[in-house]
Amino acid sequence: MKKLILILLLPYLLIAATEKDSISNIEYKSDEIIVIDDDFNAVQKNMNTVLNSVDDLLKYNNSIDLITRANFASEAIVRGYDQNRLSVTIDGMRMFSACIDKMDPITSYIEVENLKASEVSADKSDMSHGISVGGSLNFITNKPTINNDFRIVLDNQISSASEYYNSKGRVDYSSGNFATLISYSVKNAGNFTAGNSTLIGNSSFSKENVKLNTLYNSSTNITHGLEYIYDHSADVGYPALIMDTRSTEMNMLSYQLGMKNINEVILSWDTRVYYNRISHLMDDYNRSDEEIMNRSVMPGMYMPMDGTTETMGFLTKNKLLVGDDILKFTLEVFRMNAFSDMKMEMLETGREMYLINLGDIETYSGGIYTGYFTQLNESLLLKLNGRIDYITRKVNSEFARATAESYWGNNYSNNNLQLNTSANLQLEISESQNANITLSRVERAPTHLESFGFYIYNIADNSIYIGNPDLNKEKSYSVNLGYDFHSDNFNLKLNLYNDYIVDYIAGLVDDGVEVVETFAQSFKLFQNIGNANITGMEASIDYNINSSFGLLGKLKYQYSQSLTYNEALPFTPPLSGILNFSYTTNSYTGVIGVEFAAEQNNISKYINIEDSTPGFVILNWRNNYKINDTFKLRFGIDNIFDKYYFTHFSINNLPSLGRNLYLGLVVGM
Ligand SMILES: [Cu+2]
Repeated sequence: MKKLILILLLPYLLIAATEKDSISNIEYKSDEIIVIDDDFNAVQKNMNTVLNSVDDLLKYNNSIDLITRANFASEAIVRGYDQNRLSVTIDGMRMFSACIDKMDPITSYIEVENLKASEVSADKSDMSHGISVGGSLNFITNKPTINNDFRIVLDNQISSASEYYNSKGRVDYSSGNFATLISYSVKNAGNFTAGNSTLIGNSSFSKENVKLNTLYNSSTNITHGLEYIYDHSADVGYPALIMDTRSTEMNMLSYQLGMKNINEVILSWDTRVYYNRISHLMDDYNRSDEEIMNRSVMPGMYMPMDGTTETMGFLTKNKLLVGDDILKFTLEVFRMNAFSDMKMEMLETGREMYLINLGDIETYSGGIYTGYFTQLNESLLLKLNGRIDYITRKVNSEFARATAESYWGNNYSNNNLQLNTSANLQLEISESQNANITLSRVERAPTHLESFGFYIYNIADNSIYIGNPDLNKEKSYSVNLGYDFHSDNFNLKLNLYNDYIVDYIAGLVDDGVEVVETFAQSFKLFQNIGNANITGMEASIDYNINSSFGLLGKLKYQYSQSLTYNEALPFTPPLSGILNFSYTTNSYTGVIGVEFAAEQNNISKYINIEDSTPGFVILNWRNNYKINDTFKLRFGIDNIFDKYYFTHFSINNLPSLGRNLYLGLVVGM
């Protein structure tokens, strides 16, 4: 039966269960890992099975907030850093969003039934899955296990606030040296109702996801894995944007060769080749003539837009035992192509124009990572990380080059070398206390959009963005201090951090563009806008009061400032947190949860145009009841008091769901 378990301070055990390590597990404690579907004996067992989605799960990571643009897959941001400033991977594999309006964040391609764990390296103490100024976010998906078993789990759920229906399931089959796992998810939602019974039009969606995995053990320590993921979403309404997703299709295929305990030195060696392709189509055909004629941007025309990305890559990671120390080594190469274009169809004259937004931008990237972990003495562990990536980009489309010539001249390619280092020192103060410090210097090359995007509209500041091939890399110098206290039934975790960012990249109004006076948008060119500083704290407690009652609390705060413009950076998290009180018996788990955020007045006015957001408190009640070994019920009410609210990360202040009753039945055979 599927279990959702939230674990803080989790050692790496379940991912590297069969590997022998000479170094104790404290090496991994600085990263917050959330694990699902595992019987690990966590302090916080009470949370199992009351989470309904990947968004739900991500919310429980104290470094993560979610940007919402619709009642559909949110974009995970880590400590206020969006996807441009994070290395987001699935099992270490790269994937790039196809929509230039950010309708398809990478998290939209993952379903909760496919997820085994999410690894966040906000302190940048792990660079094995790439690194950016905001750290990295890697999703580990479920794999089949060789256990000579056959199991089917079907899970159906309905929810009231959006007339949402979700059917999902998985089949596990294993025989001899062979195992397979098939999972699917189908989702359908109508228009949703926000708080105070406010119906939000044009907010429905549908989505399907299928994942096939096979595993073959050719010997005791060699495995071959083949994985295929298909994801399709259609007619996703974006009330906060001017367009809607008509259809998005993602195909991903990978082959993995895994070797463990090859000899005394090589503990593990994983190699992967992969390919993925996303094609995204959005349009405004569903919008009323009145809306099209009167909107502030490009009135009087439909603007269907296509976007595709195609990525193929090779990744090999190994872990070596050198004396008593551990050496990790990763080599990664990938190629990515991004294309996006749009038509402009005049409603009145039927005339058509055409524009390329991403002109088949081809990226080649190669990287080498080395991590060295050494136990200095009984209580001190040192992790040293180094990573070098070389990234080269060019615009292939002649049409796109010609269109952008007045901006870029003959400058259609750029190359960047990224040098990243971090050092992490972990101190075991006593049996129950640990402290750690991480220092890092991380840089990122501009994204393909920042370099070569052309006429990309951002509704948040009503501006049209143009890429800049000559951007400098963005650099960050960070310090992260961590402390944790753990006893049999109580965990406390604290993080304090400061990031000093040099050459922060953002769009600034381009004085060089002559704009027709009636044109309501400003044109912004991506530029290095000077330095910025971010300071923040995260605290969490996890307290099992007794065998029945538990308490989970999380609190975070951040202060950010652009030193050039003396204002906050966009999407700065306000003081916010959760407080969950749980009751559990053998067959029942109930959780009363409070989610809250303070008002946010520390906003960006120049870099982006944000408004102050009011604070909110909402109350949720979630339950899981095990009827017998075959049947399980999941039910509850989110936002019990039907509060009308939106977060600071909601585009155009799109409200969140109002009171939402849900009921799910899980059948496991
Ligand atoms: Cu889109």
